[in-house]
Amino acid sequence: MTDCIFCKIANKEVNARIVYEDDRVVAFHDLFPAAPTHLLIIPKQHYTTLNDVPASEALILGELMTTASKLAADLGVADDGYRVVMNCNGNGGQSVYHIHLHLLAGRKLTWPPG
Ligand code: DGP
Repeated sequence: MTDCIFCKIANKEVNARIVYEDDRVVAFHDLFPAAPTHLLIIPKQHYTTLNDVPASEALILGELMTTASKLAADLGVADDGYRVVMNCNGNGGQSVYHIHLHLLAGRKLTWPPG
């Protein structure tokens, strides 16, 4: 999608601190970190919200999750613990409309989230 900031990051048209990439997924540091470790893991394919991922393409959602657990292990935060979150639409707190999994770690995270 031409006007999507995360598509631009995936296409290298906009800079980001990319920590992982394969043919379907990119992970990079969040510009406004909410924890000592705060990565965003996105599909290269544009999906506006979680509601827009058809069941036939659900594999990509698993790939986002397994990328998160791999990165958590690589960063050494897997045993202490971490959180993965995908916000959906306005009440869910989504502000960038290209699906992304937040990986948060490095501090004690509270529950429930605000
Ligand atoms: P959400 O509110 O769930 O849609 O999360 C969007 C996140 O994206 C938010 O934590 C800030 C981050 N973000 C927004 N614009 C940029 C950007 O241009 N670069 C990077 N690295 N992160 C961004």
